[in-house]
Amino acid sequence: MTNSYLSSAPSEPLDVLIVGAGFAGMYALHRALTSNRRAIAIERGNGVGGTWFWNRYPGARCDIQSMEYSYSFDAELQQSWSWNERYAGQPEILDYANHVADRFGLRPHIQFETTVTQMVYLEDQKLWETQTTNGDRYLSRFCVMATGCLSSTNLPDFDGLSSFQGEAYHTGQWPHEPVDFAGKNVGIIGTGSSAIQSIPIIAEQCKHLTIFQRTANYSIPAHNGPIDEAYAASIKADYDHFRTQNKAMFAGFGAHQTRWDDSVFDADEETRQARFETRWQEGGLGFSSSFNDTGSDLTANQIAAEFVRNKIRSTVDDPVTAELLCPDQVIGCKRVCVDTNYYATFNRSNVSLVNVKDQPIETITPSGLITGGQEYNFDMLVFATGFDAMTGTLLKIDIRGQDGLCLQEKWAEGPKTYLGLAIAGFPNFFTVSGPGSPSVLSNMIVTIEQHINWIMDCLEHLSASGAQTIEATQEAESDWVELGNTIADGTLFPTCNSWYLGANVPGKPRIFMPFVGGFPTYVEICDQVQQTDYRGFTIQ
Ligand code: FAD
Ligand code: N01
Repeated sequence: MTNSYLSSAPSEPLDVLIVGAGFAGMYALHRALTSNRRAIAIERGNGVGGTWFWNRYPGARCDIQSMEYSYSFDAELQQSWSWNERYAGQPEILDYANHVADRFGLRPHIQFETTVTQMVYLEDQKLWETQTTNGDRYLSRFCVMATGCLSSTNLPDFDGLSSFQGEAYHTGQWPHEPVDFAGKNVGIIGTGSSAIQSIPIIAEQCKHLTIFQRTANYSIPAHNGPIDEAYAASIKADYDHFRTQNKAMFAGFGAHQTRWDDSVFDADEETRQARFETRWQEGGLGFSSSFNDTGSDLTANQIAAEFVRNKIRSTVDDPVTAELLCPDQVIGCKRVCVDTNYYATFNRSNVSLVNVKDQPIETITPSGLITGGQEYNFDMLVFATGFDAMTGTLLKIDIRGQDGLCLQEKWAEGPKTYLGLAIAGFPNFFTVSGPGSPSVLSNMIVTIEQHINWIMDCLEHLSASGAQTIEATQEAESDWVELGNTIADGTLFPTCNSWYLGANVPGKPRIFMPFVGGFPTYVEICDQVQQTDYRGFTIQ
């Protein structure tokens, strides 16, 4: 099957142009095509899957359980697909993405290996003009930016970076062919989720692994393993109910776990420790919901944090290394990691930890790097240094709305959106999981589906009412930004240097980017907006 719209000059404008073919782009494309809209997706990679196409580092896997981290839009899809592991690994999730692309016939409608470089709103025609690296030019009525929140890697501008003569990899741009660690001295920079997943596996395979840590992170064991078939079958017996229960959860997942809604201060010491231990044994992100106030009250948070620090101390043999691995920031302020054997890996004789907090990496050299005046030599360097999150990918594209308004200028002091879905001055232009939406603070497949459903329902509404454009008003956008900031300021999130705040990228404005009011509240607001004739939008 071919798609004639995938040409540089389609005979008439597209209805919808989608940028990206990760989980958001694929579902947007499916919804647009099944509504008989002329739609294409443009994807810079040569395959679907987005995050799971690019992040092929050893150990990459989801931290939300597979039965939850999957599409819910098609009953037959969720019944027929069987996950192998409790937390699926990257190859399995990528297989799933490919399966979805084939099952719903999406590939012929995706322009692969093509990067969108510029998008300009042509006011007189009420159309968007999109240009790509291929020199293609597309006209479309609507644009859906399914460009991802964690899709632009952050490679710090280390002195001497290009001088390194060994192998160098970024976890977020990992090669497709296997990387051979055998017999090699490897250095890894960073101790976020990507590092914490890959370190135990690299350590097992290489000669020596040196980890350069600037900020220690909290990590909870995944207790990963083959999926419990009986558990999977019990969910499939009424998958819709399971999905509904999860959507009612603050972050759109975790309904299968015992729920407690009491304060840490209502429990005596023995009960507290037992509760934390229960969550630790269950594994995963549910640890954050051991009590109802560890995310909001600093003292409660410190009690939870100390439990994890004690776990680190009891796991890591060398007390000096153990103390270095003990984080001191608020737990949950940076995204909590989920691991397999992370802390125990530091008991291996071929693993060393170097603290670069007080003595930053001075320079990369042809044979390694220098920190604290000491040179370390490596055959391979792994940069697990994260992403220019939430805004980085959008701002790489030259996007110009009404009156030539440039997104880079509009967001110079931080992102401003209405509902994380729309931007004042940019009609018919939608962002998926954008800043101002629950996004990375939630199960992202759930929030992706909610966004795409909202957008596609909106397009139906516009078609039915004969309207041509929809645009967020300046007032609604300002109110939304203010609400988001007010809620975030009432939490412990702004207390550390996280990528949620843009703090990992020098010069990036410090604004707490995701909406922190919870997924159910957010959905309620989005639904109300729709039910009140798109309050806060101008429709013409
Ligand atoms: P992406 O998957 O990032 O896809 C965006 C696509 O857009 C990419 O393929 C990119 O190439 C393309 N693109 C971007 N710019 C352009 C351009 N200018 N032109 C053309 N194409 C472009 N979330 C969870 O909820 N649970 C998890 O367990 C979880 N695990 C994660 C593990 C890792 C290692 C990482 C990095 C993220 C994880 N996330 C997780 C977040 C994850 O990003 C989302 O769950 C989800 O996969 C995002 O899908 P997406 O389609 O919105 O974006
Ligand atoms: O990136 P990160 P990531 N010198 O930004 C360090 C998702 N994800 O790729 O904390 C020295 O978290 C930096 O140090 P510091 C998930 O949402 C999920 O690991 O800034 N160090 C930090 O330690 C996650 O949160 C999974 O002080 C430098 C590290 O690099 C998000 O993606 C797996 C440095 C970067 O950590 C990003 O995770 C993977 C410098 N100049 C990713 N610059 C799951 O488990 C940066 N660092 C599902």
